[in-house]
Amino acid sequence: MSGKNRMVKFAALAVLMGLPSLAMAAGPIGHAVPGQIGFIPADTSLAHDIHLFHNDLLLPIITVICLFVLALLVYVSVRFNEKSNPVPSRTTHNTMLEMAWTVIPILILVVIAVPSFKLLTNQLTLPKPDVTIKVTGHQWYWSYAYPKGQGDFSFDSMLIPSNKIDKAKGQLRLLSVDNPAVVPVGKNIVVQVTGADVIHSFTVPSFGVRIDAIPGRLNEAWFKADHTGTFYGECSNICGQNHAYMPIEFKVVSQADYAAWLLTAKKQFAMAGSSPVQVATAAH
Ligand SMILES: [Cu+2]
Repeated sequence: MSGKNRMVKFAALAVLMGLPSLAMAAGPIGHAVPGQIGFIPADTSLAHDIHLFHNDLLLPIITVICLFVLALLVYVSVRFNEKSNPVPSRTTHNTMLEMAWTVIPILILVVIAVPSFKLLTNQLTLPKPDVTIKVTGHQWYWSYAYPKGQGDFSFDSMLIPSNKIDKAKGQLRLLSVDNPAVVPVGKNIVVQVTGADVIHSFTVPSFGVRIDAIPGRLNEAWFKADHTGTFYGECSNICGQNHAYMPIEFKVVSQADYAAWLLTAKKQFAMAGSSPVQVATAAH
């Protein structure tokens, strides 16, 4: 095959492989499923990095440590029990050994700390937002406010009671809400999170977002969803009697669908909402 032909073939392949990402196909499942092992699939770079950190770094380290300690225990029990070792050694110190069991754990912690801090920095360094949403935790529901420029409206998002769940519509028990939050795909979404009464925690596993909703404080987090789809989360801070009944539902849609939703939502929630939405201006 000539060099030119190869180039053409390669380009065609690249285009073909690029198509699914251009089409922004429906994303991974945004909730836990029965029998699942491991995390809810990631749909943002943050969640992806969290999974990588846990699965490829922490899990191997703790596995090796557990096996090592188990092996030591078995060895000690077999080799130094009363029968096989009737006269115990009187040794009390071993400088090399003591150095090793101090220095090696320190090195392990450093190896964990470096990527961990990098991850934290990524989570807490807000990109320039395309959409800013204010999220407020209440006992026991969430409310979402879209500021000026994004429609200037707010609404409450309540759990759909289990006996009203419509499986045909894809609704999920204890996860689906009457008014899901809607955001555009592939855009930087900044959420400003606060609590109205007690401390809640805004958590959406697929996005790698978990941040406390504290009364009198405005915490910020961000995410950029890779795919369209529906992604669920839950309050992750025990906040009272109905803590388990204040789920979070995000619909990630195309930019065009988002613009259309803003128009309908603005009309729908105009009557319900009262004062104009105030969000803090991000310090960029
Ligand atoms: Cu809560």
